[in-house]
Amino acid sequence: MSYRIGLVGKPSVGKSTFFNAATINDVPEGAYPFTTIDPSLGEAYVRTDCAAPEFGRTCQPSVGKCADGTRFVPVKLVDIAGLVPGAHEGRGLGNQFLTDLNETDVLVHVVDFSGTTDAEGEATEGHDPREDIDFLEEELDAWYLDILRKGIRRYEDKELSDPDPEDVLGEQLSAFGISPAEIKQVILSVDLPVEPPAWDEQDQRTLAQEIRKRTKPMVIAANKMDVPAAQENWAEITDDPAYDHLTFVPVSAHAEKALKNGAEQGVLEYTPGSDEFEITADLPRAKKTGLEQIRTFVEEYGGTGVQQALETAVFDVLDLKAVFPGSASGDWTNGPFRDCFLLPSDATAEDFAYHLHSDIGDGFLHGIDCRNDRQVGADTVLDHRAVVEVVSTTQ
Ligand SMILES: Nc1nc2c(ncn2[C@@H]2O[C@H](COP(=O)(O)OP(=O)(O)OP(=O)(O)O)[C@@H](O)[C@H]2O)c(=O)[nH]1
Ligand SMILES: [Mg+2]
Repeated sequence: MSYRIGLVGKPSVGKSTFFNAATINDVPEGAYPFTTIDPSLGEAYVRTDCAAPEFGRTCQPSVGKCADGTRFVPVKLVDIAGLVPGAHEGRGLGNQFLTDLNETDVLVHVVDFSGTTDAEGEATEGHDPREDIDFLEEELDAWYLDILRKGIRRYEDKELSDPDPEDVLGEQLSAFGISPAEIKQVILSVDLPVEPPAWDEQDQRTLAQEIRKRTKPMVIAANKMDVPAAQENWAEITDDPAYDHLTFVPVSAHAEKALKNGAEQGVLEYTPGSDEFEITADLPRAKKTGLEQIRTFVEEYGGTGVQQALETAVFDVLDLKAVFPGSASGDWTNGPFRDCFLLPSDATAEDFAYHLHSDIGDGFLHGIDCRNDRQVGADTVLDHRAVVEVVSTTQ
């Protein structure tokens, strides 16, 4: 299973530009709203230091790639159609959009920090990006609230047969990827009784919002940061305490796209995510000037922000870690360091075994930490970039 990152936001913020820069796909981009109608699914990567060099090996990735000791681990990226206010009531591309959202594990909310597009994605000036940040959260919350209320009504209809509230709500909310046990946890975490008829309007809102935050964690990609007005908005918004609950990454999807194109055309050398690149061909003056502006940008911001946004989503917001299946004896029949898996940060050695295969999990005896040859027990929580051999009765 591969994690799915959804690119969301109002029209014309640069979702498709970001998508094309981060994946090998090519979907239309344009300065008019709803350029994208069908969500496009592509493969992107998150970087982690490869473990192979520490073992004096050259890795042979079965998926993704490795460049100069940096492993690029695949994740799925979905370019979702632009969202306009009222989508939960079917406005714009409405409900289809919300269905596509459901299949994602984490969101990158692409926001036009330059303020040059209005709420509907039409050209303007001086638009406050905070409005877009608020509207997306409100729109998602309104949608969650609708479904939660359906669940509450359903519970009230069945109340005589005394069902467990979390089971009835769980059935209604299952599309959000939340289990009845997790729903109960969320209810208790906001200090509500596990009694749906006792919840007033505000309780319902609080609960819907809490479930949304839990099931759709997000990072804000502050896009178009190559425009000076965006840099001013960045300074103001990241300083605004009302937005402390969000994680922001400065991005220029344009810059990433230009560097990717240049690398494909063989006129420059660039590794995605890097804060430097080398021009290797004689270019016309205008092109060279454009690239020098990008150089100033990546030096100042530590990259174009596209890779950084994906990695913040995966490693910080979704809180995953990378784990390499290892060989304590150094015997690699299928090639060294073929795999690198993404697992929740609390995953144990036994969870890792189950991730490899249910039979390996069922027969789990112990793990071996290949860095120091020590045994690790079933309940040991693995470190980020752990290299572990699983010893199982079924291997
Ligand atoms: N200056 C600047 N412009 C950008 C950047 N990223 C995208 N744009 C421009 O913004 C416009 C919209 O880009 P798209 O990628 O089509 O936007 P979208 O969010 O996919 O739009 P819809 O599909 O209509 O929802 C295009 O003219 C892009 O060239 C950026 O980093 N900087
Ligand atoms: Mg688009």
